[in-house]
Amino acid sequence: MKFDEPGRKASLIAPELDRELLLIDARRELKMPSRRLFGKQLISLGGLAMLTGCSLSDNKSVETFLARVSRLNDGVQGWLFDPNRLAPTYTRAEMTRPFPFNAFYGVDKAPVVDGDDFRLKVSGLVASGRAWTLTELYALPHAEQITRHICVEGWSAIGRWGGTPFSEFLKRVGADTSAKYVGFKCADDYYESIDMATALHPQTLLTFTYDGETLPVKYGYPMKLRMPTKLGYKNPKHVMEIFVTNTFPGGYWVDQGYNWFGGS
Ligand SMILES: Nc1nc2c(c(=O)[nH]1)N[C@H]1C(S)=C(S)[C@@H](COP(=O)(O)O)O[C@H]1N2
Ligand SMILES: [Mo]
Repeated sequence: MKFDEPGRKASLIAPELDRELLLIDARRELKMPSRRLFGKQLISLGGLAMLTGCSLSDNKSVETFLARVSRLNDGVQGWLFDPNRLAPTYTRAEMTRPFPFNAFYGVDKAPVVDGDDFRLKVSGLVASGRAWTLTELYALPHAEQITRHICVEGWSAIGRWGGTPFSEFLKRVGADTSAKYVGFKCADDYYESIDMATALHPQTLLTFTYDGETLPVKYGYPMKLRMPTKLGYKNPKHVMEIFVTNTFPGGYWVDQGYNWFGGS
């Protein structure tokens, strides 16, 4: 189905809609981390509309359509996600220096958390919802990784993070690993959530250090969840609370239209 077939266009898109904008949006949606979804053959917009059961007749329905495409991508990406496939790792010589800072605000606004008073809250579908001090967290098994962080804003950088495999932490809190989501609340207004398969992936680390030093404020002190299998925005910094749930928690950018699965 093509939009430039004269008879069809009118019935698919109301004239007041900016057709070019819609196409840009849809192309971005198809191109983003989710391109794998449809493999080499990009499915047509019409075909997608049929798959998602949307009629593209006004602004509202186009929004619903794009949201459904994104959620459809989540499902397929989740299904394609191979829990045993590892993201590439790098050498120390390949690290990007300085490693970039990014947040929805400038670096001077990064939240300063007092480590002495800090308690990591744990809630939801866990056997033990007790809070953790940093000393207790630092005593967990340690792992290091040098991986590439990819930001959808168009940059990527190789960094070195140290911390504990997130699966170890989930085991210790007695998380219900058959639950669908792990959610994160941050010291700024950021929040995120991930699928359980990624939470248990061997390269998913709850990190407390950057390049061998205590994680600096700009990179997310006191901790950042680091997942080389996911795009930058999925990696929450300044984590204050972790919860396990079957209720879709969304995320800061996801709730503004970014794809939730966010695979890299
Ligand atoms: N709490 C919090 N976490 C966040 C963000 C944020 O604004 N607040 N931005 C995300 C985005 S878009 C990116 S690219 C990375 C940037 O991490 P960095 O500053 O260590 O490079 O953090 C992610 N995690
Ligand atoms: Mo990002």
